[in-house]
Amino acid sequence: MKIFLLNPYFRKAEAPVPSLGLLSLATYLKQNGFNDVTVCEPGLSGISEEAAIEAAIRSDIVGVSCYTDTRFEVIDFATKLKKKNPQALVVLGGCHAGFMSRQIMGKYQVIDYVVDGDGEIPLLKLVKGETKDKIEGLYYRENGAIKNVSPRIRRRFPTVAIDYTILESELSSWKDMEAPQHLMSLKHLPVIVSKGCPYDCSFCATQALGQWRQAGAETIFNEVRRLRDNYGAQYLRFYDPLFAGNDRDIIRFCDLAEKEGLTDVKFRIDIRADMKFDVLKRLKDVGLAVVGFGVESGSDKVLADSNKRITRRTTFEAIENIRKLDLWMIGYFILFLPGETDEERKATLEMVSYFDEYNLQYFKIYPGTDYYQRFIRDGLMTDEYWFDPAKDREMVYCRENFPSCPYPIDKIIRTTIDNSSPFWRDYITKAEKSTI
Ligand code: B12
Ligand code: SF4
Repeated sequence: MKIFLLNPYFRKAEAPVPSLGLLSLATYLKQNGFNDVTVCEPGLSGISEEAAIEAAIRSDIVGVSCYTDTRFEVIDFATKLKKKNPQALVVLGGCHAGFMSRQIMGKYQVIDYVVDGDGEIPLLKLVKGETKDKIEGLYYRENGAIKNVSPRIRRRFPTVAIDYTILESELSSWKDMEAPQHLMSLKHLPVIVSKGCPYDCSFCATQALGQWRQAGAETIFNEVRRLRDNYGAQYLRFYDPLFAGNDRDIIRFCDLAEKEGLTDVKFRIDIRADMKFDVLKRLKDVGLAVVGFGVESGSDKVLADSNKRITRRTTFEAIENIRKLDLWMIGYFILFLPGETDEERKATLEMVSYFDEYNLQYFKIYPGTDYYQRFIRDGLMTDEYWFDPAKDREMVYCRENFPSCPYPIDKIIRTTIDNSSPFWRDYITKAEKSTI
């Protein structure tokens, strides 16, 4: 059984990251005896769409990750693949496919299956040839009708200890591009030890990905040790949206790491601004070097409207705490959130200078978010939006897309670019050229 898994990101990315989701699926299939699994990462390897189709063509199952930004690339790839090999079975997963599963199955005959939620078990069952009506989370067709089974327990699967040899050459020189220069010579690896998030910020789809599941202290400890000992990792970029969501577990992890002398791996985590100083300090004791957190806005009104549950004051306290610990500090910002005034945007931009590195984004709407629900309620959008090729990646909240938004796209892009560091200015300019 030949299985091909693709992250269809064919644009050259400035700071590409491997899909931990696909690596997790591939590892799980291998653990269960299916060894002929390829993970294709065009963003990392530079492989073209044509070459990826050629590589996929003789596979029994072709699995493709489908996120909102890449939804049309996914369909384009599947259409071209099916033209060359109508027998290829195409299965989609990933959060956009999950949010829009029934509609995707209804609109695109080139898609044979959609998996809603964690893909490990459904994909394994599919590969094993189990009866479709027993595969939870799977959408399939039967006599022209779209069917699926009990989606409710689909998002409870824990994280998998990834086999990084699956992408050995792509990962050999992989770096977290936002890390400080003095950590760049270390061997970097990306890792994740949780799924979901217990918070529910209005612009974020993570909240809709199901119950928050985080590995316990021992599992995190074992994972850090495994990555150091088996792969020579010296710097880990944890991609968990919220690494330290459970103080007790995190302190236990730090105690364990200290007791066992596992303090030589540097790492980066994302936190919330309200994280306790003592917990952060303990993490620093065992290797924490880089901290990122979502400031989002410099306006308490915008923060409250986004349900961030953080205030400007909390953010400044976090900045002070992180500075005290001499950690490299990265801020994530969102400009042009609905209702934001020019003054409020100015307040946001003023905060950027407190950070060593920052990521300045403009607001985009994604399915699975509270803002999307609000836009639907207000009659501004429907699910059809995601299937209109004319709106490919144009989920930017701008006047051209939403007449009630006061800002034209040009102003949004210019403001974001003009206020970005050279790295991000370059990154955004390139991204915009290919997306807008
Ligand atoms: C790590 C991460 C990133 C990383 C890496 C992304 C990557 N290439 O994988 C970086 C920092 C690069 C990133 C970038 C972006 N991200 Co991001 N990211 C995440 C995050 C925090 C974790 C994803 C993860 O690795 N989870 C762990 C793995 C094991 O689980 P998983 O990815 O969900 O995969 C499982 C299932 O989805 C399913 N599955 C996935 N693919 C497939 C394929 C098949 C065939 C099957 C059967 C199943 C399946 O099975 C997997 C295993 O259980 C999520 C939030 C979240 N908690 O999920 C946001 C999230 C996915 N990102 C999001 C967004 C918006 C972005 C950006 C667009 C941000 C931006 N404005 O630039 C970019 C897009 C870049 C790109 N094209 O990938 C949104 C997606 C919204 C949407 N509807 O598409 C999320 C949900 C967060 C949010 N803000 O709302 N992201
Ligand atoms: S923005 Fe961060 S804290 Fe808020 S729901 Fe998303 S992942 Fe959780």
